[in-house]
Amino acid sequence: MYGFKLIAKDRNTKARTGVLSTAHGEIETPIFMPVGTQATVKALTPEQLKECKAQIILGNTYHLFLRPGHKVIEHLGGLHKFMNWDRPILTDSGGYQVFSLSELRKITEEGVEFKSHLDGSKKFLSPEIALEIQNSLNSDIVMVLDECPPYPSTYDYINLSLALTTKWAKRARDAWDYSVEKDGRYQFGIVQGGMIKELRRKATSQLIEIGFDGYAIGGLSVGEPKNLMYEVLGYSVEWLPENKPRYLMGVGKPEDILYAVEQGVDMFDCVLPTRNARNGQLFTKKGTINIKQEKYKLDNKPVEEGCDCYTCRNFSRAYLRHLFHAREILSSVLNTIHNVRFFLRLMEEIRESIKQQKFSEYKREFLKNYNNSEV
Ligand code: PRF
Ligand code: ZN
Repeated sequence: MYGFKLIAKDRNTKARTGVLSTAHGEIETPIFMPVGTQATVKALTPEQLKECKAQIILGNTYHLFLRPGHKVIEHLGGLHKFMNWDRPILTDSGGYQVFSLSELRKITEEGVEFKSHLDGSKKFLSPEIALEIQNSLNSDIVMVLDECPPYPSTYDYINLSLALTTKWAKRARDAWDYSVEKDGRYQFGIVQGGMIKELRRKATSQLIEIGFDGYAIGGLSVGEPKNLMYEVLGYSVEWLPENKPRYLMGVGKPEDILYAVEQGVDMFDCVLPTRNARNGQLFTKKGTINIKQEKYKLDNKPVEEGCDCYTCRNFSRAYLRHLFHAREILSSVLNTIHNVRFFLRLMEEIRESIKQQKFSEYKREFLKNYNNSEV
């Protein structure tokens, strides 16, 4: 039985927990998706990802389109087979990456022309091409092509941009093969509209009118102040249908995830745990630490007492500090294992607290420890 099923709703907040069944297995929500931009979650083998209990990862249309090319991946049996990951994959549409990574973008009604950040060659993405690429990859959750306006933008710019994003969403949905839904593959729409309530409202109702399998909130965490992001997020989630999964794109920090779950968000992705691991920043319940610091030189404790990850079960902070300073490859591997497991443990605890009707207490307790101590 494919589809999204709510399992429990928290009585005191808008938090919920559920299960999304996809062609490559079930995902328990709220969920965090480690980022695997280039057909790899940096520094981890699929086996290590599974040991961290990852249920789903995120891939990027933009990068795989440019290299090695989606046709190459299709020829080799799709993205799952190519990278030897047999669990669900969500792929972003390329819209956001075109706007953040490539040069000389030219947006027209038809799509977006841009220069590859790799070799400067001219490329073109349209809603239909972005879908075709994600179909070649055989991704379980396909995102529509959108434009994410930079922050800050004027009302007029956001209004025009949104009109295009909405037309693109309609075209993407028209090109969608509905017969794949019963096989557990889904297409999600993306709400844009900048920080303008009226435009977010319009974007949401137009996407619902088109009708998607799930809805993402895009255009947040793009440099706006935190209180503004929280405000926009609050009303954006409220307007979405209750029986479909909700995905907050590119977020975020543990405190942002907790806030968003409280507002009713089900899915998250962010490079934070993986990227920061490679810079020596490690997450713990008592806040983040930087493993390169002198004070860990003789510290025989694990990164985090009570963490069940491979790194914490086997290595000391002193050893991780040494690997970091020696620029050893294993430093990235062990740090990434811990951080990914930290985020996935956070999500496990969130889901459990919702089932027990204790989400508010869990959030309060987590934030108290996370914000208030020196490790
Ligand atoms: N659109 C898409 N991908 C995204 C975003 C968006 O707005 C964001 C914004 N935080 C991250 N990733 N397609
Ligand atoms: Zn650990």
